[in-house]
Amino acid sequence: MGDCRHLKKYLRLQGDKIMEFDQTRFYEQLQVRKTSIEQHLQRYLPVEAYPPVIHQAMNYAVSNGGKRLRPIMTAEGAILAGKPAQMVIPTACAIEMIHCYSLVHDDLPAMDDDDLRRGQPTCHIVYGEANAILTGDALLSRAFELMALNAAEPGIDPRNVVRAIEEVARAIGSTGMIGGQVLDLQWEGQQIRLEDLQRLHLLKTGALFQAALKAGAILAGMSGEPLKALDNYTRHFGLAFQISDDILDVSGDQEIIGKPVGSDQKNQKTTYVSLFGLEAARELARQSVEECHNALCGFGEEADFLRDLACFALLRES
Ligand code: GRG
Repeated sequence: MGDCRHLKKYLRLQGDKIMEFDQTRFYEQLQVRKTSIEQHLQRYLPVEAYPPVIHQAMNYAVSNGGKRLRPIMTAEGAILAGKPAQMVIPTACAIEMIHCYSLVHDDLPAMDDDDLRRGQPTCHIVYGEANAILTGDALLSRAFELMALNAAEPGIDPRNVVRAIEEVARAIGSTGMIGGQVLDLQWEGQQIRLEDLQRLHLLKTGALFQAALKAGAILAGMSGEPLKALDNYTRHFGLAFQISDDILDVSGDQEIIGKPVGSDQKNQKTTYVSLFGLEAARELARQSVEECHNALCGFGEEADFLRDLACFALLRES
């Protein structure tokens, strides 16, 4: 649970009404969605497939307790377009597999060289470096297989499947997530300017959030202005999420965040906290949440969960 003492500050705008963020209700809704995604992920990653080691490692990389925010966003994208979340579940699971692949590779000795992820030994610690590289590759391949399989879901127009795949592929490629990772490696140990920090995170973290939400909406037939509004939402969401990541790295609880506190400072990374200090970083994140809510002003109650998710980006403890 987040810190309830700050709750009053986190209000969400809905039309001209100001609603208080009901944290208890939100956490219940989040848990229901997370459980559903995890059940589907199990179904799409059969641990007993051959050869055993790679399937066990894929399962390990995916089943170790993430928040599942990206696949939840994909499902919400369908709901915003007036369609059932069920319709986009293969793509939602694909997005989580892509996220998990990026974490497995990010933890490798050649990248961030981390021993702990989500509070447990990283994939390469358990399965060895070569298997961890292959695990990431296999998760990425399975993700594209699942996105293609989404065409078989009732009510799906196959042309929208192609559009969604294009959106995701672009977001995670060299001008998206991979590009962000390259900048991160390139600027390691250097103090960088705010514009560079923003660019890095927009690519490394923001692009996948953006594709996650938009892929669900595109599959469910959304286009035009509403889709642009989702672009805006995810851009600000990614920023709020990243700033809170930086804040957690300074003031989080190691047991809850599942990795050592202070790693950004140890790795001499420029963060929103190192540039602005803790309080100003919090204020920046709060402004981003407001921008998330502004982006959703054209939607009604169907966007309430996403409004609350933006508040959660700020209140989260892990
Ligand atoms: C190596 C291909 C490749 C890409 C790496 C996304 C990425 C690029 C690396 C992930 C490492 C990282 C610390 C990214 C910044 C913030 C972030 C995306 C944190 C993890 O996301 P959460 O909090 O994770 O949603 P859970 O564990 O809840 O799924």
